Amino acid sequence: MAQNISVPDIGDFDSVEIIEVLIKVGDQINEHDPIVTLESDKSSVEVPSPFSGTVLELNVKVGDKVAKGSLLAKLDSNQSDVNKKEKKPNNENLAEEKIIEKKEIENTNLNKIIKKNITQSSSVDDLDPVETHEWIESLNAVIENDGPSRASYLLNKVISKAYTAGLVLPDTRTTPYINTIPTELEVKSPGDQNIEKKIRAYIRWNAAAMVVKANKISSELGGHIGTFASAATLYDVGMNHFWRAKNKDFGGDLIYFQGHSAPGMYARAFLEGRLTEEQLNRFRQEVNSGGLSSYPHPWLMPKFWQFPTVSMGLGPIMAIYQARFMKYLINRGLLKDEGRKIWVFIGDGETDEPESLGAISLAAREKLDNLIFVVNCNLQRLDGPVRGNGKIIQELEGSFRGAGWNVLKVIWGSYWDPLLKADKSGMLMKRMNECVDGEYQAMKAKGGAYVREKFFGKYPELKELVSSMTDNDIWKLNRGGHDPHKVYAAYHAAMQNQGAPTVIIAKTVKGYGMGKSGESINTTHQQKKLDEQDLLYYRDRFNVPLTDEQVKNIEYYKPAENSEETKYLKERRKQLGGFIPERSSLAAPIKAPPKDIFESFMKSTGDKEMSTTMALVRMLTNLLRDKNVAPRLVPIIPDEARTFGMEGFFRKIGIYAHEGQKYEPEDSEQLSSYKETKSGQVLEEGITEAGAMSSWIAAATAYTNHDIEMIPVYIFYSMFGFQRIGDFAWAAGDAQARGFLIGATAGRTTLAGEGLQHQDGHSHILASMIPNCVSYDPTFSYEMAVIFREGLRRMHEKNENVFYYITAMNENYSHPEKPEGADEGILKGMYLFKEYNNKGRIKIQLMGSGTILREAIAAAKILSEEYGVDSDIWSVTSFNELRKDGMEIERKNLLNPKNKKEKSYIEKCLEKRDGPVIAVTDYVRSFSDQIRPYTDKSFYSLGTDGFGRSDTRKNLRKFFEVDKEHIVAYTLSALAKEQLIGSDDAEKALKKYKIDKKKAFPTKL
Ligand SMILES: Cc1ncc(C[n+]2csc(CCOP(=O)(O)OP(=O)(O)O)c2C)c(N)n1
Ligand SMILES: [Mg+2]
Repeated sequence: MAQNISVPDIGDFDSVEIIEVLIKVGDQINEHDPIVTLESDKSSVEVPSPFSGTVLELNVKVGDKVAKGSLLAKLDSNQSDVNKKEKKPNNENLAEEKIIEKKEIENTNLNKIIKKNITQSSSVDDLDPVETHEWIESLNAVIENDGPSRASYLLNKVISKAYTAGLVLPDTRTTPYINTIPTELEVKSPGDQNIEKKIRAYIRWNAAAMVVKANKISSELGGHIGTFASAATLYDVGMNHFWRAKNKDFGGDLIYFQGHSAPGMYARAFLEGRLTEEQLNRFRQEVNSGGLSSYPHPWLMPKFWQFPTVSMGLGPIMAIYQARFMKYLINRGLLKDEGRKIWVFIGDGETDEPESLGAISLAAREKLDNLIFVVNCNLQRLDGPVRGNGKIIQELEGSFRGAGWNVLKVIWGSYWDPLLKADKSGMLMKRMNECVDGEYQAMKAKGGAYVREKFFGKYPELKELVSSMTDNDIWKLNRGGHDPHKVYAAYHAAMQNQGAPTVIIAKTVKGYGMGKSGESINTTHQQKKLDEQDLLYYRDRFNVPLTDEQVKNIEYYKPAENSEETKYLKERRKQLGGFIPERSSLAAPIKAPPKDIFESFMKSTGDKEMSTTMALVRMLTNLLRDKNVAPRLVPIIPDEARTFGMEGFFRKIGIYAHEGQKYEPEDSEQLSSYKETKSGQVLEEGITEAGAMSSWIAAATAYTNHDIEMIPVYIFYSMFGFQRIGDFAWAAGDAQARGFLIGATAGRTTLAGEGLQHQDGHSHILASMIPNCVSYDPTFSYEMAVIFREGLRRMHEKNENVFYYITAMNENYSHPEKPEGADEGILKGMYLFKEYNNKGRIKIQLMGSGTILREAIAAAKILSEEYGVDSDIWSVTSFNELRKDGMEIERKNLLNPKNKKEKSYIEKCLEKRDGPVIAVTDYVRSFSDQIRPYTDKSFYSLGTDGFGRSDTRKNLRKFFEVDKEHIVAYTLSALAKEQLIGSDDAEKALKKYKIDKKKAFPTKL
């Protein structure tokens, strides 16, 4: 049966052009196959076929203008009621959703584990303690007889009733200051505690020794002892029992180690036989190979570290998006769901960073039950207490619970259990609740007698409670984060949790075991030198089997290969699949697409105008037709798809949404309707550049973390790029990310009408600071195409560890054909675009990039036709790449004074050409100035130094003096200065173009 295919609703446009026809008569096509590509002045979008069939008739050709309802083609098809099918709301996920919700409630109940012995605390606020007791007894009875689920249900009912009765309910963000998991519900560790204790002691010792040794070599070397000392148990329990390594059968858990706890990881790797004593001796001495990097830096230890975490705050947010990206890969069918987990270690002080907590609501919204945070609450940062006047654990509990996380507090160690059990009056819990962190810290610095007096001494009941304990017994009352049993129970519960991320908030002591030299004192963080007495104390405290002499020599301790400790340690890791951390990649390269995918961009667009952003989006659309590249593309957009003309992607490849789409979108009738789907490809991040960049990093390192090469393309306002997320970009370089960053709406004068905080005139300078970032500022669509294809080839086919930053603009203009043989120059950074040789009298070398190259081209014409000044016009696609080449060649020449001077690429381009260089860009002058040292020609740069402001492009270019008129006038002036022409022409031009000599320099305006 013949069916018509017409243009669907295309939104705001009356008439759009057909730029591609993708079918021909006789073709057999499938539902959703693209029929034609339409292009408005802002974006291009494919029209998919609403059904399958054979093409009977084609009713349009390239260049036709069409509108909603225009007939495109006729198909011989069996399907009839197409629209009905298209419009059907996507309710497939609703049922699944209900099941998940139900499960979640059950899990929450399990994990919150309602206390069996809810004790009644006597309080002055309690008007009727007997009544209170009755209520609590009733609750206990329900828990015992009907289970926690029923008790939760009743409580929720009572609370709802209270709300409707207008009661002001107490703040329930936090729970009492005790462990979340009651002692009787703790799952016991199967490990041999005696051996684990010994292993932990050796690791502690070696970690501290490594830092002390390095500082004996030079106090410049730095390092930290106190942090790992506080976290050793938290790491050890994970290493011995939970963290599964990557191997041929399993993808591996991903662990984000707290940056400055690195010595602890090295110390363990030493016991495991992965690092040698020689390497430990070279901690923080990295210049000559064989040293160990100060912190987790994959760039410096590419087979060991996976995640750069020492710039605080980046680790937590990157890990959240890593967990989300893992689910994305699973939901898109690219990765097996093996129940892998992502563990993130962060300091309590680190939670001050907005990045640390900034994305926790996303983690809960996305139900990231593959994510486990461990916050090491040693109550101290660098200078002093994290929350001296409050309680960081309670504050964090409130934040994470409020965001929807499963919160497990590990506050008190097992020695407290009998005391808490004996606390019938509830006074101990009351004291625990009221005591602030400043006091808790002081107690661990000052010893058992102090704790007796200050903590227990406040209430007679508590004094009595500990009356039979010695000061030493009191001192031994341990914190949860140092108790392997409590930590094991929490990790075990975290592994079981479903439907939400888990945070384990563990209380520890900073500098644990360091005694007077650093335990719980404000200067602990900086402590990297221990004297002999300190070292002997540390050895005794943990029973490390070293003689005094060995301690004085700061020897490491490594048990024999056949010792029970070494055998145990290795056996544990064997059971867990191998060693951690370890970085590797088994990802297969992606074959770069054939050249013809880019062919259309090499031709002139004739009169047709478009922006480089449009060209790029069209390129991506084409790439989605390449079977190798298409599934691996990850378009990442921070709520700006419409700004960049990318809304066509919504329907075409879908927006990733783990719950699918539970609503019929308002624009469901339209071609570019908002389509969320579980297998969606676009990451629509919302307004979070930090989040979007974290997603990009996750995708850009999937080749190592998931053994699958992905091609992330993150497109953003260039002004909200490097200067906003610069630290992430630096970390991306460290992590050896591969992918594209697209700085759109780029150029200080090209993004008109937005103003000072939007207009980017320096992102390329920032990009140039990252050694493995390759950056370009192309003008024409063929340049964009050549660069993009080479990026695909270098990064994803050849697996070079670089990433690309390309600026794209929103100015529409026509694009010429690619000049013969320009490819090499485009990639190296400059090529000859055009020559004016009309009169041959005087010549200049005119350089430009981005949209401003077009001003230079226009100026060249005026100079030649009106002033007899000819030019060679260079399109400089990358001043940054030219500078890299220039620096390297210059260094080579300096190192080889006897050899013939080698020429930089710039010199080779310019050696046979006359006249001074005039370079002009839409960026600050220092952008083009970068190449000044690498040519002996006079060099004049024009640029957009200063704050931007909103106006028309024309006015802005005049203001920043980068329009064709200024280029002409300044060129003539430069030539006069060089005594190549008289000064009259220059003066006349300045007058002619009404250039105000009194106007202040733009940086002062
Ligand atoms: C972004 C950033 N700012 C500052 C630092 C310097 N710094 C390193 S550790 C530290 C204190 C860390 O305190 P906390 O997070 O509580 O960790 P702890 O050592 O107590 O476990 C600071 C300020 C850094 N590494 N990164
Ligand atoms: Mg801390």
